[in-house]
Amino acid sequence: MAVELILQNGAPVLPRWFVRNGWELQVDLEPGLNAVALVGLDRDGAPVGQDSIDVLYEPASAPFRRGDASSDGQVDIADPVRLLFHLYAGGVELTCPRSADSDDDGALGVTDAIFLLRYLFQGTAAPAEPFAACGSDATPDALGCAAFAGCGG
Ligand SMILES: [Ca+2]
Ligand SMILES: [Ca+2]
Repeated sequence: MAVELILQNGAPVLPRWFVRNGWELQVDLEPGLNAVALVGLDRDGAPVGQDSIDVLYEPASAPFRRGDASSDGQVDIADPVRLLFHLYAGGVELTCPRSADSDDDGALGVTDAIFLLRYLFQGTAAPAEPFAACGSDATPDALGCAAFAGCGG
């Protein structure tokens, strides 16, 4: 099997052979699920086989508390407000986007602010753990958490 030029975002990725019919590639993954497709070619460049794998890259995460978008150690009205400013006003960065994912669906949106407002003012279900105390995310996703001051990090 010949190894043709492999591109990632337009730049060539060179394979490193480690046995006669095996090689490895080192590529930069984006946070979240990455689909990696392999196409085997014969010496004439005709496809002779293909396969694909999914690689989940979870950025390293500091301990955090879900719902505390402001990372101040408290879950209150300031948290959905901060998230909404982050999403719609611009200029407000979150040091721990994962903490703002109140509904734990792996993405940030207005639904997270609504989820937290309903919890705070209507007594609906609390955010998923880690919520009662600082901890890590039991449901992997692509949201990062570089630092979270509310948990000492
Ligand atoms: Ca807070
Ligand atoms: Ca969410």
